[in-house]
Amino acid sequence: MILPASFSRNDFGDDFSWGVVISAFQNEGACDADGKGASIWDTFSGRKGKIKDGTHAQQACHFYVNYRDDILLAKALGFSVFRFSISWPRILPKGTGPVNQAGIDFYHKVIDTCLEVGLEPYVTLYHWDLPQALENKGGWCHRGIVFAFEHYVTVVTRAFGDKVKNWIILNEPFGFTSLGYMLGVHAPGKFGLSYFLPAVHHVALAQAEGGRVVRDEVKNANVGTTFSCSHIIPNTQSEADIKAARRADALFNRLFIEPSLGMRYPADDFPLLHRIERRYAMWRDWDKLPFEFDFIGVQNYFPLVVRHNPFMPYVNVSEVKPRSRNVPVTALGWEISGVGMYNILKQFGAYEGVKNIIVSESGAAFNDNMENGVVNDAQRIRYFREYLAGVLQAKREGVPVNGYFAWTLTDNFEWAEGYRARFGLVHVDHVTQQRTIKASGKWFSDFLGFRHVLKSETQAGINA
Ligand code: IFM
Repeated sequence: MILPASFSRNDFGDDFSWGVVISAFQNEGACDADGKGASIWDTFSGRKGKIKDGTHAQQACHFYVNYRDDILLAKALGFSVFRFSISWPRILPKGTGPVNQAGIDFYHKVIDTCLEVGLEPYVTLYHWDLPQALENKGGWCHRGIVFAFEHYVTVVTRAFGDKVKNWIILNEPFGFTSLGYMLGVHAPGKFGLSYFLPAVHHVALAQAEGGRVVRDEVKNANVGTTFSCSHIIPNTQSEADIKAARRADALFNRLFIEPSLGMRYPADDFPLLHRIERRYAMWRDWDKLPFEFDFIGVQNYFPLVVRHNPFMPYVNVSEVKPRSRNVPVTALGWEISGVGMYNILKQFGAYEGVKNIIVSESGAAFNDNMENGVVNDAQRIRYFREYLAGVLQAKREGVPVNGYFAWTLTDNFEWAEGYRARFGLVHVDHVTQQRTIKASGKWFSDFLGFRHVLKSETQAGINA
């Protein structure tokens, strides 16, 4: 596949949305300010050895205080969409029960600022920071979480539904269930199938029930949800590797979208999922899993090459690491492949029920160096060019992809990696909170045709 070598913003069309994304826990800081309750990430990152660089997110980018400057920065870079998430425990400190008015007030200020400067808000309802009080009752493994989530979504949509049209129910359900409830490397640190399978099912239910609440509460809402996904390539054409690739595809890519489209779990290609079907048969849940989303968010960072491995428990699949294949990688060792983006968009675009796709996160971590106040992150520019080329090619071939949101605005707290994995278009010194626009930020604003505005509107105190 040859991707377009040169293109401009205009090739994507006038209706294409250009956004930038942050999330509550990764950016806000102020973890226990103004009545906010603890989240599972506050607890997890407080445990020794869980965060690779030993840091935590108590301060992060201090978006709780710096929100106005950061939103202005997103605007000055030329974006027209600002995607952020709401912290459930900032709104409902115990997960259910009394509402924390200070939390509501904070997000009103964020939304009002977006509207004031002309950025369209896309609000994510769940980006991994579950209230610890709910985790204490079983978290996503306990069926009660679905009702708690419905209640939370009702509170949030009633508070902001007259101002916000675009709603994203979940960020990467496979990401947080696999890392947090199967492998134990993310909050809440649980591992094993006995956690993973119930978590998957309750998250799939919450995905649909959350969608229904938004639809009921918000007039003319544009409702979506997002999926982490990777184009899967078998290492060889052997039958065993091809079947391994199908199993990996079922797990990584199809697990949450297919039930939402009324196709049930992809158990034929990943037979372990029959266990969910058996376990929840008595609840007659199958009719509750579908929901007609207005758009789906595709979040693709890398493709995956896999091989059959009989020694890998449950999945019998292992990844053939990019570094052993001599392909370009990011600082996290993730393969860089615009063709991978193209392929996964073709795959998701082929579902009959998918009407509209937004690339709702896309970005890369590199070891950025600040020299004389400048971050010359040429690799990130190459990354964006390549991934955008993949998006454009898919669009030209008829995939209904209508938006691209860059991950992320400012270097933030990258979960178990801490602060050492920098994904931002804007460098953050996490001690002084100084922002410096990287070369990639300037490149993006040039691409969007906004450099002149960036020059004249950049806020005092930001290095442009
Ligand atoms: O930082 C994360 C984000 O929270 C979810 N999607 C992937 C990003 C990079 O790892």
